[in-house]
Amino acid sequence: MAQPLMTVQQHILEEQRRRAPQASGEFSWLLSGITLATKIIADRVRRAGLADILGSAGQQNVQGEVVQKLDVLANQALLHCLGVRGNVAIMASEENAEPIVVARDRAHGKHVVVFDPLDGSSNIDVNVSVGTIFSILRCEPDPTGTRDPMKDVLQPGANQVAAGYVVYGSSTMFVYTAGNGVNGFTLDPQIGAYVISHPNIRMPRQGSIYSVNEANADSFPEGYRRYLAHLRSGAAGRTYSSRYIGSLVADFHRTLLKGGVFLYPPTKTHPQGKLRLMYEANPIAFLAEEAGGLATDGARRIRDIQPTSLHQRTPLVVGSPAEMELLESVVSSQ
Ligand code: P6P
Repeated sequence: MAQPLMTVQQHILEEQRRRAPQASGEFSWLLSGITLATKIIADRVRRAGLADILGSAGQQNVQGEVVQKLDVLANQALLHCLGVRGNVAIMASEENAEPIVVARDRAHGKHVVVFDPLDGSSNIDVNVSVGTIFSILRCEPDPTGTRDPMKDVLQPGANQVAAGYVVYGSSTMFVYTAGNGVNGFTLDPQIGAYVISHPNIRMPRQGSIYSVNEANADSFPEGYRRYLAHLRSGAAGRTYSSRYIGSLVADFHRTLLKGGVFLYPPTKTHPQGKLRLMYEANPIAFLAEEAGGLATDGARRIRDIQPTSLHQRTPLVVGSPAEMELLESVVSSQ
C-alpha cells in the first residue's frame, strides 16, 4: 500500500504533539515560514539561467522589473516570510551585518532564527546545487524591548532547538532536525508541498568519501595533511574517493547520506577557517550529531563553541564516527 502523504508541516506538528501533547503548533507555524520562503527561492533558482533573457541582476527584465541578485532575493524572502510569523523575535542573516529585531513581536516572541539564505550562490552560474541553511534558538520575550538582541543571538550551537537546510539540486529537498532525529522531504512541484522521502536519516558509521578543497592542502596544518594521506593510503581499511562540490549544503548532504568526512581546515587565506559558525557550522553540526555523526573544529565539538560575533568563522570537520575518531587520533597527535 502507498505511504500516506506526510508533508513537513504535518511531520513537525506530530513531532511536537508526541513530545508535548499540549503543543500549540507555534513551532510548526514558524517552520512553515521557512518552507514557504524556500519554495520562492527554489522557483527563482530553477529559472536563474533565464536571467540573461529576463535580465540579469541590477538590470530591468523584459517585463521592465528590476532583476535582483538571487542571494538578495533569497534573503528578502526569508526576512519577509519569517517576519510575519508572529513568533520570531529576532532574525540574523549572512546578508545582514546586524541582527534584525521584529519590533512587533519582540515583546512576546520566543524564537531567534539565524540563516544563510543562499549558501554557495556563486555556483548558480555553473548550475551547481546551492542551499539555504537555518538554525533556530530560543530567547526570553523582551517586553521592555531594551535587551541587546546580540545577547539572544550569540548562543552556543548546543542551544539550538531546530536546524536544517534546503538543497536546490536535481530535486529540492528540505532536511531538518528538532532534536529527535533527522528527516528529509522532497518538494513535489505538482502539489507545491515538501513530502517525506527520507525518514529517520542515519549517517553510516564509516564512509568511503572524503571531501576537501585539495588546492589548499599545502597550507593545512600538518595533522590534517597526515590524516588525508592516511585515508588515501588505505590504512583506514578501505579505499577512499575524493569528492568536492564547493557548495557546503551539497557536500554535507552527500556526507549525511553516504557517510565519510567533509573538511574545511584552517588555510593560509583563512587561518580561522572559512565557514561561518552561527549559520553554517552550527546547524550542520546539529544535523550530523542527530544522525549519528560528529562535528568539530579539529579540536573542539562545534556545538560547544561560545560565539563572540555573528559572522565569526571556524574550521569545520564533520562526518561519520569512524573518520572523525581517526581524525582525532591523527590531528591531536600532531
Ligand atoms: P572554497 C561557498 O562559497 C562556501 O561558503 C561553502 O558553501 C563551501 O563549502 C565553501 O565556501 C567552498 O569554499 O574555498 O573551497 O571555494
